Amino acid sequence: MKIKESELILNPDGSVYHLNLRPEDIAKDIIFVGDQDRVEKITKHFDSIEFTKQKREFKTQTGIYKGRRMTVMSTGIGPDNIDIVINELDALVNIDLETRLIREEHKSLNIIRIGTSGALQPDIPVNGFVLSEYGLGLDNMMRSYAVDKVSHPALEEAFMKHTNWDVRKGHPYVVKCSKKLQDMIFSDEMHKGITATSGGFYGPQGRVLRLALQDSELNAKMDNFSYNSHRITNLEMETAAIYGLSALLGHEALSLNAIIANRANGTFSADPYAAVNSLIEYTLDKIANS
Ligand code: R1P
Repeated sequence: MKIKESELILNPDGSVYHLNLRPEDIAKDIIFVGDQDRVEKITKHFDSIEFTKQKREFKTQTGIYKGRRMTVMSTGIGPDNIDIVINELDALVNIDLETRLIREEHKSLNIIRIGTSGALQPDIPVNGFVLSEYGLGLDNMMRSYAVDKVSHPALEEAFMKHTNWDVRKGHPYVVKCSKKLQDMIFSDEMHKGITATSGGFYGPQGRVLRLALQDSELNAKMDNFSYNSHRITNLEMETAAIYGLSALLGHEALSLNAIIANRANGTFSADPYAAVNSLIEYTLDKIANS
């Protein structure tokens, strides 16, 4: 069935509404970053750049790294932006933008996030890398979709029970990373675990400035949560949403984070840019050599 103009909005040049991209502008391998200024910190390593576009916080560059075509794009902050970015990327490959019909042949993208994050566990030091085996969504964005098709209800229930979760905040969801990308990227240099994704930076991540929290013990309860020896390693704002939408739409997704703060012992990286850069170099080589 033809998708209406009000549902899939296109710009006059035929590009998708927010990303401002056309199908030929993107590669199969796509690296997500939050910060638009991080895009060039990645593409400065490229042999060549064929395409650059920016609209709002969504900056995209496509080019070649060691012979492999890759796209790097900034998503901005939060799960609400991930809803826009992944739906529009999927439309570029799986919907014919001229006929507005879903393509018969499904195309799968490889989506890898290179982010920054705060560790919850004292033994995961600042400047370390975390690979998110699971995304634990505390943000509810994915609850607008049938996320139960791809989620892990037993883990969700165990988390809700352990934290005495207040259901007025919604129902957490848990989605696993792509096994294919995990096998491609993981090495002993990295930590792995469950990454909790919040819909905000301050109260939703347990930070107190002038407002008291609904549950001031939540971070402490997350620290000591364990499910089949999986523990919550870190807290950020995109991973679970990336995993949820990618799984539902048939894309491979993996989230990597440079740890720039340790919330358990209150430390912050002396050089967060160096930490992010070493994760960038590590990841680019893993992708190029796969
Ligand atoms: C908050 O400062 C932002 O930083 C983290 C969070 O997930 C959130 O997007 O990631 P990025 O550095 O990739 O944006």
